[in-house]
Amino acid sequence: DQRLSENGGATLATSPETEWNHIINHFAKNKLGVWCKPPQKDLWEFVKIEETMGEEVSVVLSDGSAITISTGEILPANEKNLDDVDDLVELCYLNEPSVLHNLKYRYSRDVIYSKAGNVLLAVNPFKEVKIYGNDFVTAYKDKKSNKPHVYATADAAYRDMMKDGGNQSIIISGVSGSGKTETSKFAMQYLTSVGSQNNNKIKNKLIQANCILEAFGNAKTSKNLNSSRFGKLIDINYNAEGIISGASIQALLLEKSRVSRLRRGERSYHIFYQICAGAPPILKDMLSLKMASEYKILNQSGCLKINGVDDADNFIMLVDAFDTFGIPHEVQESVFELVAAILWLGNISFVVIDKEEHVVPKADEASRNAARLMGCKTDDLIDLLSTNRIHNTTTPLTLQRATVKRDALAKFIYDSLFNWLVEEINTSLKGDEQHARHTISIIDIYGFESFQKNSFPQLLINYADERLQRHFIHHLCKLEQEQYELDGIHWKNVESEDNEECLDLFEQNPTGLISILDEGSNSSKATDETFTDKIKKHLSSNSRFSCEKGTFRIRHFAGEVPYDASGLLEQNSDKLQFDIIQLLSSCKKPLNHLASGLVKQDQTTSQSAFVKFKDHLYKIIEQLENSKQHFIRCIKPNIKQLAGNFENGIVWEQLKHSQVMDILQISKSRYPISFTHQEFATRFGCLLSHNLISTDPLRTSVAILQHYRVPTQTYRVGSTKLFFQGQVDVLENLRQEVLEGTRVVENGFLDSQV
Ligand code: AOV
Ligand code: MG
Repeated sequence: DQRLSENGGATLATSPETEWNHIINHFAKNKLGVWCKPPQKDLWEFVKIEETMGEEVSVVLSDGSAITISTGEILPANEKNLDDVDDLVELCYLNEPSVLHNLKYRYSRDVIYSKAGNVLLAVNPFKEVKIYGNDFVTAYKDKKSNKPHVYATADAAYRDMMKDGGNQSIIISGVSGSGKTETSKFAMQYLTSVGSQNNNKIKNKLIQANCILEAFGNAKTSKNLNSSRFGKLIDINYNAEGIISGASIQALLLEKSRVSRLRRGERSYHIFYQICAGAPPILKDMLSLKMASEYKILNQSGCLKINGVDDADNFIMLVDAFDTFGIPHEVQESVFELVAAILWLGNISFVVIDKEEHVVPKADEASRNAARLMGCKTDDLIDLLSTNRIHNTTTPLTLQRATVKRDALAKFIYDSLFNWLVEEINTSLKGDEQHARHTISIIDIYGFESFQKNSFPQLLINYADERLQRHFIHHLCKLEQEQYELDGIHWKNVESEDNEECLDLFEQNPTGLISILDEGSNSSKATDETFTDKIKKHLSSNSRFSCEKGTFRIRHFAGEVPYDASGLLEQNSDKLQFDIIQLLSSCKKPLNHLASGLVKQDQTTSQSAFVKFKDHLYKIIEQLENSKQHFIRCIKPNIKQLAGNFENGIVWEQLKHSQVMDILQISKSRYPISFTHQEFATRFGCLLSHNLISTDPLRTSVAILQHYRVPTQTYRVGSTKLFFQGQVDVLENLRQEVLEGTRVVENGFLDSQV
């Protein structure tokens, strides 16, 4: 029963219906508040029951009107003193309006963090809140504050690492624009502060690395003014003393198409606008740079500026960041040359030369500047964009094919440049590898997104989101419950929805979406039509999939998304034509260097983009699985990205998708701390004298628990493990005293005044 399963897990002696009526009567008699959703309204209202009439009750709404409503449509509200709890688990009644009310109440007071059991919820404030910086870091470091905060989560990871010596990870998820990247930066700020002592070098570098990566890898979308268009895993390495010894960053596939094609109102990567606005005159001259509005790549979307963002200032900060990394000025210049080359490539236009509509690029300022900045001859570039050359045969190009080729060149250069920057950053962050003992990883990838038209990037992003979601649910809902059951602990299972079927849709072999795309991208015969036919044939039996004409829909855990099937094969094929590689190899540094890797690769059978992406994602998830995981769920309170605007419907959608209610129910009755019998007996055996220690660790453990009067309701004895609802503080303190020699074991036990 919905209402009762939501009422905080009350145990029922009678039938659900009588119990419910009983509760209603109790609420009515004591004039306690309940939640109701008046007809035709989408907002929960806090009301008091005036009168009960069998299956109905009458209530007075906030506008003074009285209505009669079925008892099935009201939910119990919590007492006023539970208006503001740090952990939603503390709510007596766990239901939609109560959870929303608590988060909203806190949000209105700029308390953006709350816990849902083990998960930290972070509601995006869309404004500066004064809860960060050195004073706050110190407060959490010194345990002066225990309020939920990203610093507290980072602190827990650091402490766990120091205590148990294992690797840790902080996994940040949430829809696009919910605040993952900002949260990851605050986590990093904390983790570098606690672990740096006098070594601020790596700390500064990590902050500057973010500045570089965001300039080249973030862009304005309609969901987020600073949307990450690549996934990011930061590893911070510590030595045995907990001091940072180095760091590294992995970047997951960058959205390449943004270099040549934009949706209306969106922008390409920040760097393009920054360089146009902020390059000093000498650099501008060198790159023959014009204003952003002069470049087709940038002016196609009708959006050149972002409110409140100063691109010129940000360019100065970027150069600062390059300097921090010790990237020499001539190398910085080469980077800027390539950025400008891409802008000029986009301006290359074509003229028709024959009746078959074949084209050649104009030999104008665009092609001349592009060639000069790439370091090749203008004629060679014009040649490349006029014909396809395979072995010794050349075929002329139509406008459409010439444009595709030009864009492929621009995208390749940009993507290689991005990856090269990541490598440079990593070389500089390496530090003292010999003394690295443990790692804390922070993962921040792109969040679920759905536009009117969706293509390859959304397919990848939403797949990654789906994968991470499975990981989240598996870890927080499934694994823990399985563990109790396996150990024979009585446990009321909470059934959470999983997303296996959607993942199957992608991953099934050989008839899943990824395989079909891969096969199509590697076949010269496949077309958008054959691809659509094939997915229809193989995937229609999957309930998450539907297809009509050139559009297919996938019901993701976070919502249904329509994808445009055309162009997917081409975008998935990660092959670069051989004549492009040849031209790049003839260019000056660093382009020839970037292309040299490709010459060695067999471009005909290379894996497609999606397969590579999936492999990389799996490696990252495997790394997370081998660490102790800390979860943060970011929540976007409104679509307009406004401060002070908490929309119940939008927040509830996200809470539902993160299965927060399931997590809360599990947390309410969980036993988060566990020891094997042997571990427990070994750890606390010092509280017994030798003659009482049995060869059976279970007997030893039970003797300890009973003698020291650990309340029985706080633990469960399983067949292989002991489970506890919280830390066994009493025993830990006694153990400490024994180890320090301030207490001794006599007559079998410590004196038992505990
Ligand atoms: P995302 O990483 O989750 O989206 P961001 O971290 O870029 O989202 O956050 C979006 C915007 O929200 C930021 O640019 C800030 O303006 C604001 N914001 C988020 N968190 C905070 C905070 N703690 N304090 C103040 N402002 C904040 V995407 O990368 O699109 O999935 O692919
Ligand atoms: Mg982001």
